[in-house]
Amino acid sequence: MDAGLEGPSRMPEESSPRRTPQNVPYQDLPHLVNADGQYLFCRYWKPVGTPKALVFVSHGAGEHCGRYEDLAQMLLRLDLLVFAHDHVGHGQSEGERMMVSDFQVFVRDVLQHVDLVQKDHPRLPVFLLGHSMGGAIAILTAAERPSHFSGMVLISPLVVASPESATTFKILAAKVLNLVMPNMSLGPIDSSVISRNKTEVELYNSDPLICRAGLKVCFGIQLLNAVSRVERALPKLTVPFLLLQGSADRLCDSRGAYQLMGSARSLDKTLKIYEGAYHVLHKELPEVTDSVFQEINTWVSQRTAQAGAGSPP
Ligand code: XP7
Repeated sequence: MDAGLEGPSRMPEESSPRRTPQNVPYQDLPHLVNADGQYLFCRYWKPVGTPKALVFVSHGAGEHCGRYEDLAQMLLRLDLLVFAHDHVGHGQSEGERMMVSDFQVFVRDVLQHVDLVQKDHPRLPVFLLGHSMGGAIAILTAAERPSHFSGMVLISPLVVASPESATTFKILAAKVLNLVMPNMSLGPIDSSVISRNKTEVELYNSDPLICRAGLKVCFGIQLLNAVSRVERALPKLTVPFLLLQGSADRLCDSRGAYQLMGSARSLDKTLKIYEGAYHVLHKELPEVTDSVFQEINTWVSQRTAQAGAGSPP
């Protein structure tokens, strides 16, 4: 993946290789270089034989793709090739923490990675799996390439700005603030609203790759930008999707899920609401998370069945 040219003389990169924010040289890690020249940390879960399909995993704001290990392992057992990267400004990728010049950078980088992996696996169906902000990225990625993706799994995607974090007044205030103090913090995410599972909240609080600093005004603006782009993209969306949502989610309101179900043109769309569940459904109470894994497993299996083995009921 490293396209660096071998020069005849010593290149400065040799003595000072690019390093992750955690100071690990990228040459020791799977990575790609995006269109802005930023290094992104990548993960690959490859089945032994020929994969049945490809799945790109798109993580949420402040987190990183290492948190999808269990979901990736489950999909790997279905003979799918799972791949992911840490979005710019996240985890082991470059970029100022939780900053992006434009939300489209996230979408563009996903398309670059998808194109890269598809070069080695032409003709295989490609799926997207996205959570929260990563869900908004997945929706915009699918909307940019109508009929390219075979399906999309969305876990509490960002579709509408939560009424708590974005009242009309707060949105207006953010737009004004963005002009005068774009780096001001809007305050950190209250980790207790992530999940009802105390162990998962503790893991979130102690993960060194998670950025728990307050969300900056300029990043909030990009999230609002994403929300309005998603809203416009929905009526054109045709990709089959499975949508999982907690009814007590205070970070991404369940109204977003209903809006997605109502506005998307997709004929194959499924919504499952988890009564009382919080935001991170794949790291919720065991009864929720077990069901989330089962639903994803069944949904993806039915849509990656070998052609000729009979169509699903
Ligand atoms: C806004 C603003 C908006 C994990 C994630 C983290 C939740 C949400 C979190 C804030 C200000 C406009 C750990 C917060 C954006 C989406 C979590 C804030 C993912 N999952 N969120 O495992 O991605 O939204 F001005 Cl829209």
